[in-house]
Amino acid sequence: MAGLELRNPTMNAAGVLGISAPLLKRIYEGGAGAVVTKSLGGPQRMGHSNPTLVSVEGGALNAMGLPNPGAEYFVEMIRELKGDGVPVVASFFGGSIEEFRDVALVLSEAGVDALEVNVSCPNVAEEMGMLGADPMNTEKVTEAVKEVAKSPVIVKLSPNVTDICEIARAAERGGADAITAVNTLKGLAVDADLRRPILTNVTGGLSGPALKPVALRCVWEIYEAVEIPIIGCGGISNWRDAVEYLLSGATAVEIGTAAMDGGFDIYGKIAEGIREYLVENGFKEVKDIVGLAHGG
Ligand code: RRO
Repeated sequence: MAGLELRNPTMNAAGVLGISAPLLKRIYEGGAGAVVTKSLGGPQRMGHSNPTLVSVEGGALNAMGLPNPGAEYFVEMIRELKGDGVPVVASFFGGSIEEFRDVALVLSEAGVDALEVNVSCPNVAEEMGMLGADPMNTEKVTEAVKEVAKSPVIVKLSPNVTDICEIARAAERGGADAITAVNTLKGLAVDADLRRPILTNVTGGLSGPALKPVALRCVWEIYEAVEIPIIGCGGISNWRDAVEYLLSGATAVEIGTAAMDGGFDIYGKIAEGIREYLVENGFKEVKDIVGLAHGG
């Protein structure tokens, strides 16, 4: 996919379990085709104060606030993972277009297999997180990252926009090699006893099964709007969910919230489920079913 060769089409979603080399290695040992880091920025960030995560109907609401140790700190971890033969996708962000470029350079030189540009975090000021709400900014960020990238550039989009196809086309114009669809959906949880929002940040990003129909619709629409491959992300808990994404137009999938219950093995189980589905239905490889639900 987009120049990336994966043993199977599963990865962890950025932010879930991706905070250290040993955890990322366990995701790979659990069967993932590649691993994705927590979004990394230039300087280290503490993120928001707790509570930053709450269970809600059909999933979870988080407002971590981009906590991370900084891209430079992660360079050694990336080298360690690469030394162990683990394909690494680095998720990252910047406070400006220049910072996106600078961080991309650091991670690229560390030897990552792909860069996932996070222009879609719903939990921080717009210029830090939701640059991807605007097509022009999306195109400029993508172009800036492509200038320095030595590996494929994947742009992760937000469902919190009126027309996700417009943003996907902007990423494609900027030179993106692939798109991840989608980041979390902005939501709110209120405590009836305390009579106040549960998260310190007030709002958070919804992930898990409740997000799936929205994310699947985004993949469907983007597939019809651009030529570049799509990584589907949102509420995938089992192989059937993953196959639905492939049929809707995704070439690979990211699994996050379900790993909180399902553990590290979930990646291998889903990859094996996809393989069995292909064999039982007479297909040779994943690409045979990508977008098949769109018909001829
Ligand atoms: O750290 C977060 O609050 C966060 C990020 Br960077 C993101 O991209 N998506 C999300 O739901 N949370």
